[in-house]
Amino acid sequence: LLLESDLRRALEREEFHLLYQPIFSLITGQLAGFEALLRWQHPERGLLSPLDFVGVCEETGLILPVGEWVLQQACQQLQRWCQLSSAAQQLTLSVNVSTRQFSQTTQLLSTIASILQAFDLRPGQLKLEITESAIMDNLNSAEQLLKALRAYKLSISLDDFGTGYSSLSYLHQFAIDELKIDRAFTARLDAADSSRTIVSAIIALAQALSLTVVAEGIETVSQRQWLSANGCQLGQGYGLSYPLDATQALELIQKTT
Ligand code: G
Ligand code: G
Ligand code: MN
Ligand code: NA
Repeated sequence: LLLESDLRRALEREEFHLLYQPIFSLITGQLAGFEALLRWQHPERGLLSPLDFVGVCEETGLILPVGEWVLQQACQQLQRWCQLSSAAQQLTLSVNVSTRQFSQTTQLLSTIASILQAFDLRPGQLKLEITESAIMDNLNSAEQLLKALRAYKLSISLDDFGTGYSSLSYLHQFAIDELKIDRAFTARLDAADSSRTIVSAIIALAQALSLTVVAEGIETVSQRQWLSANGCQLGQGYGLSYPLDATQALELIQKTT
């Protein structure tokens, strides 16, 4: 069992780090940005994924300092890349935001505003990834929360799209900029007609609502080719690139742009 004290210590002792998974244009093949992915190098348990500890963080409220650390770390990194390569200015950085962080939008906005200012970044360089359940858990306030983020010119990306128990009606009601097709659909593209039908429908929906669409979990050439031929603009997955450390990410920025 992971204890709250473990997590507090982890922040103090800098046991967290970020990896950066590239996101590419499926049209041009160019690097479009990165998704920051949190990792915890636990002294006894080894490398932990957010799946192992984000739940405890949510319950204890520690997600707020941890989430703030992620935002500040990711933005500091983007600034370094921008200083070392002018090409990095065109890239976006996607950061996952948990349900509880999302529900405290005023605090989230002031945190983000001061971080962007500290690292001399534009709001348009940052995308916030939220899940359908973050919206559903904050249904009464979600419209206002998303409007506030939109007014500040942050992009909102709906993560794991298609897996939640949500209604499609919120897509036009709420200020969302991007849909991320869950990797469960991508994984079945090669095998199942039904998955191709669903993904085609998501892409058509995104186009009709002028949303960007990203496919997650692309592992094979045929998945990439099918998605690109069917109008999916952006892609991410082990078949394009594994998550990279900051140095490897810089090498990619310098090589491909
Ligand atoms: O990177 P990995 O496959 O282990 O991610 C597992 C889950 O953790 C994914 O759902 C991902 O969105 C989430 N995740 C990754 N980084 C962060 C983070 O910084 N904050 C939050 N809240 N979730 C994250
Ligand atoms: O829930 P979310 O989409 O944010 O999950 C992101 C996680 O998915 C990352 O932690 C990353 O490790 C994982 N991931 C990224 N690309 C692939 C892939 O191609 N296949 C699988 N199985 N997982 C992936
Ligand atoms: Mn994500
Ligand atoms: Na995600």
